[in-house]
Amino acid sequence: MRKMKIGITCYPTVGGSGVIATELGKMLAEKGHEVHFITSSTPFRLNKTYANIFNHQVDINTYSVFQYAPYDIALATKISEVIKNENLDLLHVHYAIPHAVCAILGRDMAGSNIGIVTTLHGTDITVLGSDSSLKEAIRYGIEKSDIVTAVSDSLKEQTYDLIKPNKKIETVYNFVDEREYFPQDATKLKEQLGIGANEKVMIHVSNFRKVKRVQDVVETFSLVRQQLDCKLLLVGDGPEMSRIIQQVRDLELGDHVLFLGKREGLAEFYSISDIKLLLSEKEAFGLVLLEAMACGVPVIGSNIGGMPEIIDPENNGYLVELGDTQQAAQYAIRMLSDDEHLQNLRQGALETVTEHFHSSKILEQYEGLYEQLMMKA
Ligand code: GMT
Repeated sequence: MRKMKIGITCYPTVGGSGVIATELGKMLAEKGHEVHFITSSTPFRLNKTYANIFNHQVDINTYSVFQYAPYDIALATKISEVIKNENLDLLHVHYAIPHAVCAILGRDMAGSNIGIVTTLHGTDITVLGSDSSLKEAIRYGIEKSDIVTAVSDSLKEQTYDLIKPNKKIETVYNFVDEREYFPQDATKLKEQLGIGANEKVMIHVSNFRKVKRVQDVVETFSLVRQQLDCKLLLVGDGPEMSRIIQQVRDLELGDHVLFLGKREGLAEFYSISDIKLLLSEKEAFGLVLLEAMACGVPVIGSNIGGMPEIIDPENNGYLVELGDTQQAAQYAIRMLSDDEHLQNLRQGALETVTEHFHSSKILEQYEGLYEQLMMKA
């Protein structure tokens, strides 16, 4: 495999797409490629120094005549500069809007013909795709990219349904860094959190946006607690948080739900958990499911989006219809009260990650696509 100079643009803040883009950049650098992040700030997961990873920060002009600062133009200009100054071989952008469109403009400004790979992550299609003010720009970004990937077959199909692009889309799934996400001995953490050694633990991790339906997670937990003693860890923060705090109060669950806020080092929290719940109404893939499974935690997810492509019922967890908290609670009670069954599901979760979503396999897929682009150039 030849070594390439790869430009990556993503949202650098907390969020699945930024995590995937950054972890991919790190793995590419470890394989000897030169990686150039072109972003509004240093990607938050870029927590280690690499000699062959460079950051190019987009500066936005806040000239007072502008009612809105022209971020997209500034990004396109930066992309153009980096293409020329660093002699990039290709660009990989995450999110059609605005990144694919900015990449196309930046390439044009640079007078270059380098290849552009665009990865669709979810809400750029499932939410923005139904906004008539953006739909044409999304289609343009997809059609003018050289290669387009989606993080699940479901997202690919939704893109064809909603945007109707005349473009082949390839599925490349999410992955986790197995060196970070693996089952760990976290008995001390469990003790520090005041959870009994034999007490069962359920966990939910998200950005507490409406689409995550965290209220269904709390509702499910409340039903489970009517049958057995357990705790719920809520990790993350976001717009729905105050509503969830109120729900927990109303259900008098305050002593059993631990609000942990935004956290790093999630592997330890997963390692003290027995079930992961993700009951979202939209989820192109569900990276957090994979993170939990890599730590040996079986999952209960809603039967929507990409989740059925990850969850294999009775093998690594269960699927429930959207909003069916009764069914989710029944599955959770069965899992938590039958140790042998839980152990089998834990094993199934670990095997799923290794067999279908291993980082080396996903990295190879992306490198294969880059190689295709280089051959065309
Ligand atoms: O889930 C979120 O709210 C964050 C969002 C993002 O844009 O970072 O995540 C999306 O991309 C992830 C990485 O590909 C996927 O695992 C998530 O399923 C997807 N979120 C949605 O589709 C809601």
